[in-house]
Amino acid sequence: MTEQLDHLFEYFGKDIIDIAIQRVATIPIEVPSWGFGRGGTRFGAYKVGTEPVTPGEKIAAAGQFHKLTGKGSTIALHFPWDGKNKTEVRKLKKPLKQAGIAAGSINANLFSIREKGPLTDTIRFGSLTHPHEKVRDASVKHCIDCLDYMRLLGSNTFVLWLPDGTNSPGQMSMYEQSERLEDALLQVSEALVENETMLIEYKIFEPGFYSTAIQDYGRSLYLSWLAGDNAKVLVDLGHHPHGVNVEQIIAQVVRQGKLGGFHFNDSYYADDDLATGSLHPHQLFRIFVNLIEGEMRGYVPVHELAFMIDQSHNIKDPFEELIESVENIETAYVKAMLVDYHGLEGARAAPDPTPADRILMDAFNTDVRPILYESRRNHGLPLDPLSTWRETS
Ligand SMILES: [Mn+2]
Repeated sequence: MTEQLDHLFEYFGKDIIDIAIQRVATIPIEVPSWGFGRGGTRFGAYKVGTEPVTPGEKIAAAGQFHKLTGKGSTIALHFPWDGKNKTEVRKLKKPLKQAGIAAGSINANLFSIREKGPLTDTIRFGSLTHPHEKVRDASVKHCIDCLDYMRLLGSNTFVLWLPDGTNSPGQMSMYEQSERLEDALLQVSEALVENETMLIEYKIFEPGFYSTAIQDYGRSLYLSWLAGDNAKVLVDLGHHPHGVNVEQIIAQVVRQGKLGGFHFNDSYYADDDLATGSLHPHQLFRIFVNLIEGEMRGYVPVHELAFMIDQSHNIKDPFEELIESVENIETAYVKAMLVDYHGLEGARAAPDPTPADRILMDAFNTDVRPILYESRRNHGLPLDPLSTWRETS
């Protein structure tokens, strides 16, 4: 392995490799509490009995995950799944401390039926865009409650993904859908204080199969301008129609100072359910290339973005699939750090696309595992976290 690392030093330059070793260890990648449980489809969830169920069990699993991979120093929480009120939220502090991790992004759930209050099964008609004012008000209140939970747990990131949409053209005026959303969103954004961020996530479809209230990055970007400096765009890789150039979206949102975070996953036909980098590792690489280029141009530093793995684990063991996903993200990030950006700039200026593409492929085709191993060794982590997990669990 030392020999392979020496070869990389020689080929790319020791300074470049050293930076890659250091930065891959320190890029923050958040994991979600719900990611440790087994997901499902409309046909059902195939629980095998080994999945953590309670919030405390999920936090404990995240702590083990952090010890094995070095990632997941913060865990994303989802309310009311992880707590229904302040008393329950306060109870999360102890397991977080025991697990040696902190609360990360706080996610408002506006799609689960509540036992009490106006958010009954009527929320199938919407939350912040619901035709009834009392349901819209209750939805705004839930978001503001989530801001309280965020402060209680020492986090400063609130994520809003809106399930609102329609399933038929007569169901709701698209004008009213837009107006209601903007009114409600402003009420939430006004409750934010300095250094708190609201990330606005968009998604092309589902659960609404005809229209979605925040359907694409243009809508999310507009809303984040409307909501002010605390609001930013959250890009979820799987929330685009097929063929959309996600890295181009990233460059455009980064230029406007509005990229706040990223949800990782992969997809083949639709949505966001498969393991990150399992199908389209080159896309993941191109995304990191664009993020790094943005940082080099003086826009947002890569490590200041909120990165999270947001995928559903139906078949494989969730814990193991999260480890695979982290490794795929680390691999793509390291490869993107090996790109000869100076040479790329020259080839683009010429313009001569052939060497420009060769520069990208040269980095992408490099076996970067020696860099990952060295980085893990430096931080006292198992070199192969998945094998270690199988041997010890
Ligand atoms: Mn997401």
